[in-house]
Amino acid sequence: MAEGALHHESSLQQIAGQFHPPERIAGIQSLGSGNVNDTFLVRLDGEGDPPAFVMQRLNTTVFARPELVMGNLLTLGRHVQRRLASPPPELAGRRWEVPRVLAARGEAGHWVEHDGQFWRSITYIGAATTTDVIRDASHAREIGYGLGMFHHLISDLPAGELADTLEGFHVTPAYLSRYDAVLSCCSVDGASEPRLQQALEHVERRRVGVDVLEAACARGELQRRPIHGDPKINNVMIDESNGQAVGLIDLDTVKPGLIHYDIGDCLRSCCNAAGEETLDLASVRFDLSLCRSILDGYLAIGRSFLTDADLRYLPDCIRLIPFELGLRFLTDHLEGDIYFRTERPEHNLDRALVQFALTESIESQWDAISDLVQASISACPVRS
Ligand code: GN1
Ligand code: MG
Repeated sequence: MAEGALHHESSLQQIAGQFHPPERIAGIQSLGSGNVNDTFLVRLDGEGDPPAFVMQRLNTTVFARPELVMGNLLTLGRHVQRRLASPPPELAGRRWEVPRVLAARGEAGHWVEHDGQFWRSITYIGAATTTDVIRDASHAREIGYGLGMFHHLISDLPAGELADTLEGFHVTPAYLSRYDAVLSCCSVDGASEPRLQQALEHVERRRVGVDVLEAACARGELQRRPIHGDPKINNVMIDESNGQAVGLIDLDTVKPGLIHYDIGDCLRSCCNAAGEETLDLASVRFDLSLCRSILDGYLAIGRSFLTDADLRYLPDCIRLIPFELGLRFLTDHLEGDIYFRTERPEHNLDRALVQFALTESIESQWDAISDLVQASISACPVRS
């Protein structure tokens, strides 16, 4: 099972007390369903502000240089605050929030170490929620808008100002090499494990073309720039009162990358209404109309910073990123579940099969997806 810890109430209290006066801490509960870090909501008593904050243990097996992750968060926060000082017109009449890193009490730094583990705390965005499965077309459009606005606000942040905190993140050919290396060390008996065999065959049939985005980048057609890295459905906060997107959370993977990683990741997580944890593979389907709503919301903002080459590679990322996530889950299954948190044996294999079913659904609707992307691009006027 991947690094993860059972945290005792008393140590959580002690850690929270290093970020806020202990006498104000009213309760601590688990928050969200992340696969990598451990996240808690700390509620505070009294009239003072804020009423709550988010406390997280960073998984240092995944993020080997946590101080660089914190540096990126601070750089991002400063940049976006500057941008919001004169907000873009698309934000008129809207609320937009950015989680801020909180300083530890009485210390110069922004994190504390407890029993060799790395803890930090960030602001909590109130009156907003996330869901694991998309509700309807208007929710989809808001998710697209949210990702578009996030990208817009960092589109002028030089990539060189962000550290590469997770080398090879979303570089599909690198995941394939890792998979090959892991596979060469395991003995897999396909006959007795038909589900595993099905997953292995899925990968074998898709080796060609896994470098489509990296090759375009190497040719200079696509450029690395700041991205979110993990803009899945439950990382886009939605205002409870008006249903509008108000910000993206889970900023640990903000770093230089291709914008297509983000768009592909957002679409793969939102357009599969069965969700990535389903056990009913027959219900996994890439929903074209949700895809259209998300792209419309995204491109309404994104046309201002996307190049023609960026637009050309949109269909490729829709196909590639679910395949890549399936490959990552499958590799982790073969390696003994050392990266993603699991709750049962074969959990990562189950997850891999969901992403592969989604990839097959995308492939079977390929022409329709390409037409839909084109129609969405044509429907959005270019802005300057
Ligand atoms: C991980 O921990 P969480 O759930 O925010 C992973 C993402 C995957 C996602 C799949 C750093 O994100 O890349 O898309 O699981 N994060 C990292 O649910 O690997
Ligand atoms: Mg994440």
